[in-house]
Amino acid sequence: FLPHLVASMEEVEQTYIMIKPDGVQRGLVGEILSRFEKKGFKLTGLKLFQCPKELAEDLHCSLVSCYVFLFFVLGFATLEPRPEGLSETTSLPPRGSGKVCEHYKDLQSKPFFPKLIDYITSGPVVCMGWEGVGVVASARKLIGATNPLNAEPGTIRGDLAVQTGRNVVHGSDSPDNGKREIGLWFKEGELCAWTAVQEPWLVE
Ligand code: IDP
Ligand code: MG
Repeated sequence: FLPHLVASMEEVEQTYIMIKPDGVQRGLVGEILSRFEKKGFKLTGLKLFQCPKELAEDLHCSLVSCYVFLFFVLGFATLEPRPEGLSETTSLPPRGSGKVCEHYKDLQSKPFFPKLIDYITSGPVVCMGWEGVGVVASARKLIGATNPLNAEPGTIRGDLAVQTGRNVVHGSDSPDNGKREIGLWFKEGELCAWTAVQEPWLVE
């Protein structure tokens, strides 16, 4: 039972790491990236990305789907009288359906949520996919506590940040969220499956 438990903890996982706009602006991209690289994890995806401020832009709203959407909205609006008490904007996509909001959906009820969205969309971020044995928990250790004041020296936040609202980097908190977030921030074809020559020197 115990060896099986240990083995299952040592599975190859995927995590989504994002250097936030403060990390990019402060010239910390190389420093942060190299910590994961030196540890021995494998980079599977990497891009600089400006997340749109206009949340609607994030709705994958191609011209065609906009027309379909408008057709239904206008169709229903003319067929059925709008029920009393519903405002004109009720049928519009809800605010908070964009990529960043989806990424931080568990925090939507927090008072700092609007500031968090402003922060993450305030400049380019670096999106990264990393793969490795136990990479999710290991990356969280390398990153350190959410509040940099509580983050141990030697961790990214412990060494490079001072405040929760400017904590320079994101890391997925579970293997499931790792996969979900990589799927959210990367398009098909942006990720690479490759064999690193150092693998036999990292994992027995
Ligand atoms: P994590 O990034 O360490 O996983 P979470 O609790 O998931 O921490 O919060 C996500 C992000 O939201 C944090 O990294 C930070 O940028 C922001 N955040 C969390 N709590 C606060 C707060 O109290 N004030 C401002 N920003 C916060
Ligand atoms: Mg989190």
